[in-house]
Amino acid sequence: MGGSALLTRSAEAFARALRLMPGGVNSPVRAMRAIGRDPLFVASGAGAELVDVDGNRYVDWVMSWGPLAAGHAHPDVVAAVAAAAARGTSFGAPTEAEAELAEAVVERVPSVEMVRMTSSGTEASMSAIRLCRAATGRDAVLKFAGAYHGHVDGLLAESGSGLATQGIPASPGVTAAQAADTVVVPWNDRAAVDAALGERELAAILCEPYPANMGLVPPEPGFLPFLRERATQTGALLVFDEVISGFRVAAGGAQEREGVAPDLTVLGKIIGGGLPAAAYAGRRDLMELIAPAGSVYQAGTLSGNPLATAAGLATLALLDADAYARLDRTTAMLAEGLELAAADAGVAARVASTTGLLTLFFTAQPVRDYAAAAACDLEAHAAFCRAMLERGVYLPPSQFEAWFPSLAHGEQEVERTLAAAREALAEVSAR
Ligand code: HOZ
Repeated sequence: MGGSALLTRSAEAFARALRLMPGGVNSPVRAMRAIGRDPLFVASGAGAELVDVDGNRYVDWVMSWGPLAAGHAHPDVVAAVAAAAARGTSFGAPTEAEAELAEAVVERVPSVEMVRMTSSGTEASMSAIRLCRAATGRDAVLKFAGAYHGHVDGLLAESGSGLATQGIPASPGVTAAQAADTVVVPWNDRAAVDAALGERELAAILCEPYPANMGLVPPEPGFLPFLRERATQTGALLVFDEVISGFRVAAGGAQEREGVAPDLTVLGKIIGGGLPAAAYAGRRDLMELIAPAGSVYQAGTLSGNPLATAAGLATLALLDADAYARLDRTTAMLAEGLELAAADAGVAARVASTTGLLTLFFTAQPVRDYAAAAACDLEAHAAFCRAMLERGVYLPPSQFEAWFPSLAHGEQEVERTLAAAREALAEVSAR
């Protein structure tokens, strides 16, 4: 797509959507307000490419925000979903495929002994926190500024993702009691964690082990083991939200890479292969507190849905050791190329990356927490995203998100992206 691409149908679709849906979208991160644009309306996707309703084609680095590890419309995933749909779309009764998916999770994720499936990451993190409170008899939960755990009332404070993008520090509609049970501290800040633990008994220490909702801000060496140690010492449960990092940064997620075992893990995105599925999972003694094994109640008509289960299983089957090596190579190529392109253009930038995740921060400073992410040059980021879109590259339209390389991205897509980035960064530099 060049700078002159037509967006007539997208504009019409957006005008109609604005009349019918708040902000014209069904999830705020899809709007492009932070980069001063209207959203594109999508017609289709294939592999690493997205096609909008005007027929413009883009290299897609959003990939539905993470579930599409195999790319758009991977034939194996499509076939598995079609076959499942032909057998029936929902039963509200158990299927063998649910146990198969649970087994696939237990085999891959080191700390997990049992799994409960839900339809969204929000539901899964909400339920994991309920379980922590029930197991410990405590109310307060510690979370980190800039982390996002879905739109759970009590977890919306100082959140990343769409809230950071829109500058919403605390959502209206959250009761004072819900907010009071959430303690927020800066990521990578051991003294702040210790201070919080000194003030209150916590039910849970909740973190994204590889935070990717304030852009990607990895843990500093030793920080995750420190959280594990403090949770154990104080009787809090350690919960890793691996909705984004799960099955992406490694088969066993961040906990496998970092060698730290949480008590509970929240999963989403890849587990559903592009259909609505998520899960919370962990130690058997904790999971058996959940109804009907125990009395901690949580339920869902579409939990373990056959189509989502089929898509998740088909996607996980594609993620073998070779796939992770490819994902790692693609991400590294992209990260190195972007660093070089920014340096050549004289644009102050830092690239954070790990297997399958990347963020280009517009700053000269290291980004170790939310304050540093928020201090980035957001105007430069917006200009960069706009210039990339004009050159046929679809990026997360917010500094507070990560790019999602997939198995469908290869050298060709990286080269297309870097060629566009060199021009876009020159434009950013000339502003
Ligand atoms: N969690 C994703 C963004 N960080 C996307 C989900 C949403 O639509 O908010």
